[in-house]
Amino acid sequence: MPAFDPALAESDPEISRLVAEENRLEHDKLRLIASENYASRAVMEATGSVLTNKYSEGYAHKRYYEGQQVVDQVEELAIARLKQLFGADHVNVQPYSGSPANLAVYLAFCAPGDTIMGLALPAGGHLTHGHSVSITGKYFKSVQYGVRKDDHRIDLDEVRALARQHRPKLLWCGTTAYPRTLDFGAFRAIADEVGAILVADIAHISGLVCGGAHPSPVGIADVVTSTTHKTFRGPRGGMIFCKKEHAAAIDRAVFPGLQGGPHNHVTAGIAVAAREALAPEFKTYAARVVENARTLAAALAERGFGVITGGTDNHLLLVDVTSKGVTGKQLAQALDRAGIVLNYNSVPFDPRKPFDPSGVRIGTPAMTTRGMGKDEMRALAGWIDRVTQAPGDEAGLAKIAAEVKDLCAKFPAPGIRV
Ligand code: DSN
Repeated sequence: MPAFDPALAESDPEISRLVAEENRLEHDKLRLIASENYASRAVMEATGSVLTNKYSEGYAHKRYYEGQQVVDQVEELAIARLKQLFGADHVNVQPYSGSPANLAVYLAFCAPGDTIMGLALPAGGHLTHGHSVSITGKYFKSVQYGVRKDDHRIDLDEVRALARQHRPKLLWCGTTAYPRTLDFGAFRAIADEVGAILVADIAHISGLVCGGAHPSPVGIADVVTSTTHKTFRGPRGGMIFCKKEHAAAIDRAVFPGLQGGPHNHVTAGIAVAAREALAPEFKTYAARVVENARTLAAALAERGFGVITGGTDNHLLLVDVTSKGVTGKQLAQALDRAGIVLNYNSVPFDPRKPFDPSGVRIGTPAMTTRGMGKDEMRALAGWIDRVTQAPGDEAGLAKIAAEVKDLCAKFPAPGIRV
């Protein structure tokens, strides 16, 4: 007799209903969280496959468990495609996400108490680049660099001066809320001067990098880490690229240093996403993400919004809304009620607290995946302006939400069923 194996709707109506609700939200709203995207149906099928059932500690052909006939091929395919896409010597696809990928780098090169350097979180850096509340700020001596006061761009003179003074073991370059191109060559020169390992965290921009819309750090940095679900459009996961000489240290740090069995269903999803990113259309996508962000930045600046650095080179913009008489949180919450989803965000040198800061962060990867372009960015700027002028006008917000829904209906989202 076959095992009782009901579908989700039958087995768990509550979760089934919530999944359907999320599906509806992701269809009807404009999703502008810079780190989010739509994974394709193919990516989700692979990620929701039977590969979730399999344990496979180790690496292809060197596993601790038997029955790896399929898993080895899946992992090797993912690695081969990513090598082709990014031109890397070595790739590890096992990190569970971006933070574990970064922790593996610490484990590979540092001992507790060593000095490390990264961009401060309030200036657009990531928690795991040495922020005080993160394990990376607690277990290591963290030196944080920032952006310049006048133009809010990374201050390479400060990076160099701090690096000379503190001689860090690791130098991070990577951002989560920074709208400008990173000069990986300049970071390389600083790392060489002080004998640091240079690590580029391209979690936000890996899709732009492999799509040719942002310079690549591969071959410049010693190690490159990334998530797989942002501009790269894969499942939620992590990956590490490195030079040949660091391959063994990185692999040992991921397993057995930090993790047990890899999430093989996610590895399969990453392989599918890499195949999608190898298609010529992905280059067009990456270019349009940036073009859309630039159009949106210009449209908001025309309407008097404080666009940090005056524009963007990548997939996101950071906007100071103080001059509009709202806080970032008030605006983000009102926008959500108007069908426009983004996150409130500190701006550089923000006088307000992170839980109710002066700005919002806006990203174009998901809207661009739906095929939206310049006209939709201008419409979006108009909606953001209307919400900013009357964040408490619930009838006005509901009217905008209906207009947003009409627009979304014209741009089907990959992976979403309606
Ligand atoms: N949570 C991600 C972001 O939104 O940028 C970074 O980890």
